[in-house]
Amino acid sequence: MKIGIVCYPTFGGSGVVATELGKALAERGHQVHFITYNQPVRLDLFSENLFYHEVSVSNYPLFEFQPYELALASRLVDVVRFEKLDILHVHYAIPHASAAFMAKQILATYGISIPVVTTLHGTDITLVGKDRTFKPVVTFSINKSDGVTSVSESLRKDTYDFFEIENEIKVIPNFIDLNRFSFKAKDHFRKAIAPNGEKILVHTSNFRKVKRTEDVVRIFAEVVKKVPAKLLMVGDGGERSGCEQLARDLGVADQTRFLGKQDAIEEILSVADLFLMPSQSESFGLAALEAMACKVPVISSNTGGLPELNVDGETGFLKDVGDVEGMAEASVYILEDEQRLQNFKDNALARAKIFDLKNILPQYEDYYAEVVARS
Ligand code: GMT
Repeated sequence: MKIGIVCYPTFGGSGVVATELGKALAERGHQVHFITYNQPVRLDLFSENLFYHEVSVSNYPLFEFQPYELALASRLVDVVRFEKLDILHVHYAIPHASAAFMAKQILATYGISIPVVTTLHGTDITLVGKDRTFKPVVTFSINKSDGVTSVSESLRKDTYDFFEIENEIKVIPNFIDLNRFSFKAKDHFRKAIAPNGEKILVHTSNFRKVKRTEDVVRIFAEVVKKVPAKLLMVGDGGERSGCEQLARDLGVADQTRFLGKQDAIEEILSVADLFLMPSQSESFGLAALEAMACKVPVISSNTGGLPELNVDGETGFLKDVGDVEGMAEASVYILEDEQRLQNFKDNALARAKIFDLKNILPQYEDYYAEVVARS
């Protein structure tokens, strides 16, 4: 098939899923066209089946806000017509689903029919989409999509609860490439970070409020009272400086390293003993899946789709949002006993294997075929 993929090209989860999906589809022989404003960060591979079409918006002085959605719709019309695409798959509803709808209407005037699949990722529904500003457009564009998928049962339910949706939503969970995300012995790295055999806790995110990154520092400050440990904070975003200050205030700055954005996340995860994800809302929790694939158990909140990934008492523990004490106790419980820690690590990997790319990719291919057949 010739597939157009629209996504945010950044480090966010939806962009990562879209890019990894496109790369895997290209390896399966499909022709994949990315249409977005920058080269997606993980589109680092050269393949004869992969194409990138830039969307650029002219900076006309009249525009206080650049009309990206219109530029995207126009670019979609252009790419679908000239590359003769079979299907458009847009990731994150805002504004991609409505831009695709507009492109579809314009293409119809050329006698071209293109089915559109929208994948809902999380904050497009749970935060941004609920904002009254966007609600009518999000509702309309989901209902007008020819196919709709969500990354968890929880997000599917939220979408039906928050919006008046007439379309069937198919759940296709996030996936992991186990060739890339797997445990790699990095003893020298581990020794450099934890020279006295301390346990290593890791958090990776874009440091937005929804991630509750200050809870990570608070949990860690409790854990080090019982277990010698180090904390690695990976990523960057608005909450980072507050976390750095909090680490100083709580007296754990010396045991905490802020690493900023990192490409080789799997190498950092390979030295980790525990992953912390205390998010306020999390539709799936791709970062936790990446950790589990590297044999790292997860202490997370029990919000959104996290219970569909992290099995309480088996691959880690789930606690209420904001239950810093409970998350710290659960962390100590796992870390204080070597055999127990090893069991949790083994269980984390076994669970991650269920979400192997090899199992999830055919679900997207079958869904594309179904949508094309009925459109
Ligand atoms: O929160 C992020 O890191 C970015 C956000 C996005 O849409 O770009 O991630 C969401 O999509 C990911 C991929 O489907 C999910 O694994 C994340 O759970 C989800 N984030 C939230 O729901 C907060």
